[in-house]
Amino acid sequence: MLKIVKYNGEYKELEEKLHTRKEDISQEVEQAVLKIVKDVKENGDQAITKYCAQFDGYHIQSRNDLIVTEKEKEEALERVGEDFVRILERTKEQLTEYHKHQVENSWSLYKKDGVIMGSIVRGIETVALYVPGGTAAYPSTVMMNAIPAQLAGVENMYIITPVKGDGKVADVILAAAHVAGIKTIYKVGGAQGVAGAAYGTASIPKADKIVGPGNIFVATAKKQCYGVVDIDMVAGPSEILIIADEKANPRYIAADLMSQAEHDKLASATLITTSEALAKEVDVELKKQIVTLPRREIIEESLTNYGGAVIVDDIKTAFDVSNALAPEHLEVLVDHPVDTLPYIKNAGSIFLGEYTPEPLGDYMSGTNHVLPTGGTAKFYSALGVYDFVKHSAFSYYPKQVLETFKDDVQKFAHLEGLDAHANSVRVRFEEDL
Ligand code: HSO
Ligand code: ZN
Repeated sequence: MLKIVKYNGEYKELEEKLHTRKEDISQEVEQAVLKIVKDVKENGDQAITKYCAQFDGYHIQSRNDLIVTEKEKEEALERVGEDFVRILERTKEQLTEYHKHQVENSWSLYKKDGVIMGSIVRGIETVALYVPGGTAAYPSTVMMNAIPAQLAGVENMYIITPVKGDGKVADVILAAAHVAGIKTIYKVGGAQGVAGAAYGTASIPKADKIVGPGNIFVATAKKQCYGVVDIDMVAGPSEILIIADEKANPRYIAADLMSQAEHDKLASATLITTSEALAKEVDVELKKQIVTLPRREIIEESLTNYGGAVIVDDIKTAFDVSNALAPEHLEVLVDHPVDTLPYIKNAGSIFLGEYTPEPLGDYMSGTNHVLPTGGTAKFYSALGVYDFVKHSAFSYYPKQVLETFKDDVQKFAHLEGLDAHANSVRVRFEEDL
C-alpha cells in the first residue's frame, strides 16, 4: 500500500504532488457565488431566506427560525452527556494554558523629550465562525477557533452553520459552542451565510472577520468578501509527514499516517526514514490495521495517491526534505526528538517523540489544529491569538519636539509634491500669512 522510493536528491516531484492538491474553483462556482453574495448584500435577510430554502431545504418563516434557542442548547447538552462536556472543558483548559502565552500586551514608549508613542493591541470586535454542516462539523474545530479568539479579547463571536429541513444543528457543535462560551448560533451556511456575516443583515450582525472551514462555495465566498471583512487562510487537505529513524515503532507510524489519511481522499501521509526495513514494516502494519478502520476506503485512496515512504541516507537529509515540503503536521520519531527542533524550519505543528501522536494535537494537547497546508507553512502560522487582534499605533508630540522636525518634514512633503502636508506643519509655527 505504501510506495517506497529512494530519495534521489530532488524534491521537486514530491513537492509538486503535495502542493497541488487543490480543488479548482470553476468559473461556474465563482459566478454562482458572486450572484449570491451580491444578492445578500443588497437584499439581506430576504435573500438569505431564499437561498436557505433553495439549497438546504430549510424554510425560514420568522427571524426566530434563524437562531438556535436556549431550549435547543439545553437539550443538546443533555443528549451529549456529562462525559463529553467534561472532555470539552478539559480541552478548553489545555488550549487556554497554551494560547495564553500568545497574548500580546499593548506597549508605550516614554521618551525623554516628552514624546509618547506605542501600540494598542485590541481584539477584533466581531468574529463569525463558520461551522460546516454534516459529518465534517467538528466540535474540536469550534474550540480551536473560539479559545484563541476569547483570549484575544474578541467581544462578539457567533457561529454560522447550515441546517437541513429539520433546522437542527448537531448536538456536539452546540455543546462545544456552550463550553467555548459562544452564545449566538445562526442557522445559515453556504455562500449566503458568509455574505450575511460579511455585510450584515437585519438579523445577522456584520462581522469584522470570518474564520472556519467550509466547502468550495464557502471558501469562494470568503475570498470574494475578503477586504469587506478579514478572513482566515483557506485550509487545504490534511497532511502528515513523519521523520523516523530505524528504531521507531512501525505500528505507531502506520497508525499516525492513517489518522490524517482518513480525513480526505486528497490528504497526504508521508514517511521519511533512514531505514528501508522500517518502511517495509510500516507497510505490513498499514495492511494489518486498515481492516479495522471504518474509513478504510478514503485511507486507501489517499495513501495510494498521496502517500509514500522516502528512504534517505541520513537524518539530516530527512529534515531538508521536510523543510522543503513544509508539512502541516510533522512527527519526529528519532532519538532525542526535542533536540531536533533547531533543524526544523517549516512545519505547521511539530509532534516530538512517540508519545505525542498527531491526533493528540487534533484534540487535546493544547496546540491549535487549524494549520497551514500545501507548503504554506513556509510563510503562515498555526491559528492563534494573534489572528484575532489588531494593533493601533499612537503617538503624542509636544510642540517643542515637533519644532525640531518642522523643516525636515516640510522638505520631505515638498519632495513628494504634497504641499498641504507641508502646510499642516508650517501653520503651527507661523502667524497668519
Ligand atoms: N487534523 C485536522 C483537524 C481535525 N482532526 C479535526 C480531527 N478533527 C486538521 O488538519
Ligand atoms: Zn485530524
